[in-house]
Parts: sequence; C-alpha cells; structure tokens
Amino acid sequence: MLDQILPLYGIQPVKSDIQLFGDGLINHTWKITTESAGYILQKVNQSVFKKPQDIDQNITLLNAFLKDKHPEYLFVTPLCGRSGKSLMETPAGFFRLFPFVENSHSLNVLNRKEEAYEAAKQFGKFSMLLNDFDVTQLHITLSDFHNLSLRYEQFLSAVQKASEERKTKSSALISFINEHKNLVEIYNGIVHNKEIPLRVIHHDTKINNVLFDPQNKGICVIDLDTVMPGYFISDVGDMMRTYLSAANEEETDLNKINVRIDFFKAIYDGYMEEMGSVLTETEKKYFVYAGKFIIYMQAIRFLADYLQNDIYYGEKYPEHNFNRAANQIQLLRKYIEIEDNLVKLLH
Ligand code: ADP
Ligand code: GN1
Ligand code: MG
Repeated sequence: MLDQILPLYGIQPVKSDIQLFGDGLINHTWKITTESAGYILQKVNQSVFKKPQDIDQNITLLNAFLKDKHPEYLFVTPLCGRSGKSLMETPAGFFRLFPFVENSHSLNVLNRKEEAYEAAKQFGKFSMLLNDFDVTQLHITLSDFHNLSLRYEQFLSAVQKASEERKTKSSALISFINEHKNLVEIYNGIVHNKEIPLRVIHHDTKINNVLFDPQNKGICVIDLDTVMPGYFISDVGDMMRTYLSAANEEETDLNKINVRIDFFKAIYDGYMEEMGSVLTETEKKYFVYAGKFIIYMQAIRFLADYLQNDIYYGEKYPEHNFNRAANQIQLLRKYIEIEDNLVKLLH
C-alpha cells in the first residue's frame, strides 16, 4: 500500500526504510527513513475522523497564525506532496507526511517530575501562544469529544445494550461510575459558566503526544487531530491522567497505580508558567477537578467500549478495555483519596 503513497511525495519506497511506529491508539503511523531525511507517515483513522480535511484546514490556519505571530515556535505540520496538497486522498484512505523531528522521542510513562513539568509547559505554551487566535475559526474535528454529559448518556445506553456476560463482569465498575455522577453535574456547570471560555485546546495531552530531546527537555507537541475549541480542563486533566501514575493505562496490576503528588505540582508549575496569566480566576478553581473530569471520562470511554464489544479502541487481548477501565477507576480512586492535599498544595 505504501508503495503507492510515498511516490506522491517524491519518495522512492525501494530506497527507504519503513517501520510501524509509536504507540498511538487511533491512527496508523510509520517512520520512513531515506538517505537524506526521516519522516512520519500517517494514515488517518477515518472511522474516528470522518472529515480529515477539517483537521488539515485547522492545522493550516493555526500554522499561518503561529508563523506570523510566533515564527520561532516549532509547530510540526504536514508536508505538501507533489500535488501541492498536505492531505492525500487515495483509494487506500487519507494520508499525511510529517518531517520526523530529529533526535526526538516520546515517552509512555514518566519517571521524573521534571519531565511532567516539561510536557505541561509545552501544552501550556501551545494554548498560550494561540490565546489571541479566533477559536470560532476552527472546525470541530470530533463533535462532543469531551462532552462528559453526552459520554455519560452513551455509557448508560452501552450498559443497556451490553451482553449479560460483559454487564455482569463490569457491575462493580458500572456502580462506581454511577456513584460519581456528580462529576457530570460539575461539568454541566462549567459549560454554562461565562467565566470559563472556549480556548484553542489540544484535547489529547497524553504523555506520548509530546516530543522530548535526548536530555528529556520538551521539544514540541504533536498529534493535532483533536485541536479544537474546548475548556482548559481537558488538557490539564489528560496530563494528570497520564503523568501522575508510575504505571500507565495499560497496567493490569492495580497495586502499581499511584498518584505522585510531586508530579501534580510539576504539572501545575509547567502549565501555569505559560497559562497562569491567561486563565481566569474562575478557571483556576477547577484545576484539581480537571484530573477527576478526564480520568472519569476515560474510564467511561473504555468501559463503554468494552460493553459495546471494543468497536472504538479495539483490543490487543481479551478483556483489554475492561482492564483499561478498571485501571482508570483505580487511578480516580487514588486521586480522590488525596484530593484535599492537592487542593492545599495550590493555596
Ligand atoms: P496517534 O493519533 O495514533 O496517537 P501520533 O500523531 O501521536 O498518532 O503519532 C504516534 C507516535 O509517533 C507519537 O507518539 C510519536 O512517538 C511519533 N511521532 C509522531 N509525529 C512525530 C514527528 N513529527 N517526529 C517524531 N516522532 C513523531
Ligand atoms: C486516543 O490517539 P491517541 O492514542 O493519542 C484517544 C484519546 C484517549 C487515548 C487513551 C481521538 O489517543 O482521546 O484519551 O486514546 N483519541 C481519540 O489512550 O479518541
Ligand atoms: Mg498520539
């Protein structure tokens, strides 16, 4: 298949080394190495992103703004092929090619709080530099992506339609989610609060969407598919979800899941160094809630997927999404256990 795609960019497949790359759950990603350069080739997952053109247009708009106002900022955008287009529509699907950021790597778990600081700073910087960008210009690439209210409704419907076997296995997790429905109500309050504006939000700040240099200093953010108008709690929350625990969402030994309070502080410091002067006082009050919001939503998403026979995330082994949901619920429990300490830390 790639034999047909690479020539669209003037790359000869015979002379290049092609490897499947990364641990993303959504798109197909390959690293292409030629004698002169490295690239990241991606096939957009069209069952998730119905209109890849919208993503492409968003990136083009943001790039024009950033190149004009902040030309020194590294914003990694798709390269144009021979046709002059940055998104290739082919019979095999939609493809795009990025320059490989040399001497970079991504991490799946963080071992040092300094890395949490670096990553949080990168995501904070992204929203801060785009603070004056007119967010209404952006397409919504995934509607209701972080609409917790709707996610909760979809979860209830997944419970209704699930097989008895999967429902029974999930009963303790389902109860936990229902017992914490107040998190949905807080979200509904945020949506109606005029002091909490829509901003340019990345919406997928998990740790492997930041590139680090060999010294583990942050280089830039990547994976721009879900950049669209949203609330800051989405970005801060997904950082907490993926940076706080020493074990990540794939861990099946729940005893290994923890909340590292010094990593929480590092997220706060890194993000606020960039966004502290931009966020409203009302937004700042939801900093700790952000973690509960996203961890809870991710638990709902994994469990709903399990109940619907893994149609969204797929599974690498039986019960994979059940395990991921149990993992996220354990993380939420641990987070709530020390919530008071987190609040105190910020005052
Ligand atoms: P997905 O949407 O499937 O998560 P990503 O865009 O995050 O796909 O890419 C998957 C992985 O590929 C990233 O976690 C990162 O390791 C690597 N990657 C993506 N873009 C680049 C790039 N421009 N340079 C170097 N590595 C990259
Ligand atoms: C997906 O694409 P990736 O792997 O960075 C998902 C996120 C989830 C995450 C869970 C478009 O992110 O929302 O938080 O998996 N992206 C989409 O690991 O659904
Ligand atoms: Mg990714």
